[in-house]
Amino acid sequence: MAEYDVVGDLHGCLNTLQTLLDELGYDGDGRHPDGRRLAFVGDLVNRGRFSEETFTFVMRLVGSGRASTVRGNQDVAWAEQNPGLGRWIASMPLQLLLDDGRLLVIHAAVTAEVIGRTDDAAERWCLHGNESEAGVRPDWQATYDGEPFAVAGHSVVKEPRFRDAGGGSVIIDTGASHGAAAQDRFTGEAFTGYLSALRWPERTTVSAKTDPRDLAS
Ligand SMILES: [Mn+2]
Repeated sequence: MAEYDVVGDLHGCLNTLQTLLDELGYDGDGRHPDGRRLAFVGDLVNRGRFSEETFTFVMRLVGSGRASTVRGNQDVAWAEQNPGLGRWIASMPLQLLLDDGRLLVIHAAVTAEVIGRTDDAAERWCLHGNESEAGVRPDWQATYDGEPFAVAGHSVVKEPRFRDAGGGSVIIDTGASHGAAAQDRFTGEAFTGYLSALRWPERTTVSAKTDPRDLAS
């Protein structure tokens, strides 16, 4: 069984990421003494202050083979402003199936039907959570019927939101880039943002308070 730490939406919060990696036991090059590996749910950029630096840092870890990341909608939007990054974004998959198929990483949401697919429907689920034009985002966790345990970001939650449907799932975007102005998408509750990671196979989470230097002024 492989062991992973899956990190939530970074949105340019590089200092916060470094605090979290330290907490998780990684060195500055993404090495862990127990051989654990990093994965990211995407949305590496936008909102926080250090998009470029965060993107470069994660891509360096990916290039070294010590981490992997899926693509988020904000990564795609950012590449449109920075055409030189297109090939990097294209190299980020929509889905990562880890630990012999037991753990599925996506950015926004998933349903069993689109697992392993890269077509438009899969992209709509994985990047945008199948959000309607009116901005309505289904509660995908309630109807998740896939076998792997699924971990996603994209929807800001006050606490990592575990659900049991299907093989189980968790949303781990705890609003790092929103700082004190974070608001839970499901309950509307306001809270102070932080960055979270899922530890796998433990199914526990570790978090770091947002570093104020990461917040856009
Ligand atoms: Mn997103």
